[in-house]
Amino acid sequence: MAGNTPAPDPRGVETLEVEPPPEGLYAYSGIITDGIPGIDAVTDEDIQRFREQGFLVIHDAFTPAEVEAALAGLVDLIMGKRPDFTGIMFEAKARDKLDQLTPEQRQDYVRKLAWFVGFEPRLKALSHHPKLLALLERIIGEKAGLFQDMALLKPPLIGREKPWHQDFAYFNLPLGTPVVGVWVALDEAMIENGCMHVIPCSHREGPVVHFQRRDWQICDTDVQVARSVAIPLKPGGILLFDGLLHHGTPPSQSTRRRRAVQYHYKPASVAPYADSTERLRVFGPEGKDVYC
Ligand SMILES: O=C(O)CCC(=O)C(=O)O
Repeated sequence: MAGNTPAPDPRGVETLEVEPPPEGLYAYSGIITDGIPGIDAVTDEDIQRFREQGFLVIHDAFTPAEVEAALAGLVDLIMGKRPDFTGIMFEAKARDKLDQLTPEQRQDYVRKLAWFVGFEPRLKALSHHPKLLALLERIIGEKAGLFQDMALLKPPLIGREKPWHQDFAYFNLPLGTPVVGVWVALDEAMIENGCMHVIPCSHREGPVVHFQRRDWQICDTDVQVARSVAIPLKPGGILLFDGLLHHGTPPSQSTRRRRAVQYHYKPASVAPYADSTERLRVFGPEGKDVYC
């Protein structure tokens, strides 16, 4: 099959249009609206709940000014204000029009940005926020080290699915390493524009084999949809989740943007493996060269 794979687009446009998810894959049994009112309010019982359920919702983790600054940083990167930043991936739907779009219009064709923290201090400010790092240290049990940063955007109406997966399946880290994902809503994330969906407690069931289908993902028929919950968030709200928690986001059906950034942390002392041999052994051999 490798011979049929299209060559990468040098402008960072996804080469293949991806089919939509099967009907019902993002049905949910509940909507989580409760959350902790700010990072300062997280108690030891909340951390215990994180360990049991695999996620924690914190409202107003970042101030409106911090969110506005982060959004301005993200938009500046998209607009090309850092020409040396090349970590932008556009939706396949941009393929025939990207060169005619104004910088402003380009915003609504961006699928993903990655590895931006070193280019944009306003996005680094969120990832290195002292309150967040102190909380992560409480959860992880030692100093937390940021090891991955990315943003999946859902442009109005064309924002597509991120299929169900475990983030650990993308990381060359020893199994058992405490990995925490921090997903930060910069716009309001709603059911309609593709908020997070998670399966509570699924992190305690261990690694699941992933397949290269619409993405590097859990097989649709293995997803325990009946247990899933949706987690809408206001701007500045965050979702902390365990690296083994099953999660995904549906396509956008809304005219409202859904921009969010995501950071991953591990114990600072844990070094990644030099290659993906162990990861592919655990999560399945189709996951070569993937990144979350
Ligand atoms: O932001 C999204 O839509 C999903 C992000 C996500 O689950 C991931 O990249 O691991």
